[in-house]
Amino acid sequence: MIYDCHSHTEFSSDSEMKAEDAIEAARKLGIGLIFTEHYDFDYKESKHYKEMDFLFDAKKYWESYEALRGEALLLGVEVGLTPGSIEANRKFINEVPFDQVIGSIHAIDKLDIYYPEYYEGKKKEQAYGHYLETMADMVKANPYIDVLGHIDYISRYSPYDDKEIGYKEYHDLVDLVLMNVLDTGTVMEMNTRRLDSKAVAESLLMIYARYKELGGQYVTIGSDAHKAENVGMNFKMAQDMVEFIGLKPVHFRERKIEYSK
Ligand code: HSO
Ligand code: ZN
Ligand code: ZN
Ligand code: ZN
Repeated sequence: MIYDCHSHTEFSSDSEMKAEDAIEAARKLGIGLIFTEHYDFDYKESKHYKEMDFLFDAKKYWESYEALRGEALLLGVEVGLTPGSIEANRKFINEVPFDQVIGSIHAIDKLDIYYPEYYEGKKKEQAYGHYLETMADMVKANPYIDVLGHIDYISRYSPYDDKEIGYKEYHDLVDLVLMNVLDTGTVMEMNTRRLDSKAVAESLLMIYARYKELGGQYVTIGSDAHKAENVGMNFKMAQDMVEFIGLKPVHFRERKIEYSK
């Protein structure tokens, strides 16, 4: 079975999706699902902490959903990667037997890159360069994560006319991220959120083809759904891309890699 390996329910500060609605949406599509709730330990450093803390109680999460866990549903977490959260993340992911751990860059220098403040006074080259550099460092510093989430996260929210991480312009830093991913035995996620655009798909294809060229074999496919209607979004496009490149779609159960077929 193919899994949507990235989704957020009510245990994530920015989602109100009900577990039952998400599971039903996946069932209708004939795919499995992994919940990956937000745990951004360092978010208290952000000025937006009062609106959302991006923390949750692992034991409560497990108690609430354990009965739903099975072939069609696995229980994971998405930890925010920052220099100040390395030990906290390591501790948190051992609180309950999570199936899959995604590591993601959401904040840089204590600035949430969802908001304009990170980009203020920065040219695209600086903003994207520093983002990729930080990502490469954080992958190396957090070798225990299973999956690197949404490499193109910055392209969702940045204010530049061309939002893509063009492989031509950023090949050195993209290669560094990919090599650190491979060195640490981490799997790249292909996030489907932005794949409804052909231009976006073409740009991302370059990055994943390079991943394969450097020795990458596996990829998780994840929608990052915060609403039931987004579960499994653009999966056809992602599966076509993955097949075209020659990567294998996988998911994690009990922190162990499994082929999704
Ligand atoms: N974490 C969200 C983006 C966000 N940041 C919302 C702050 N609020 C993406 O999953
Ligand atoms: Zn979110
Ligand atoms: Zn994320
Ligand atoms: Zn997410």
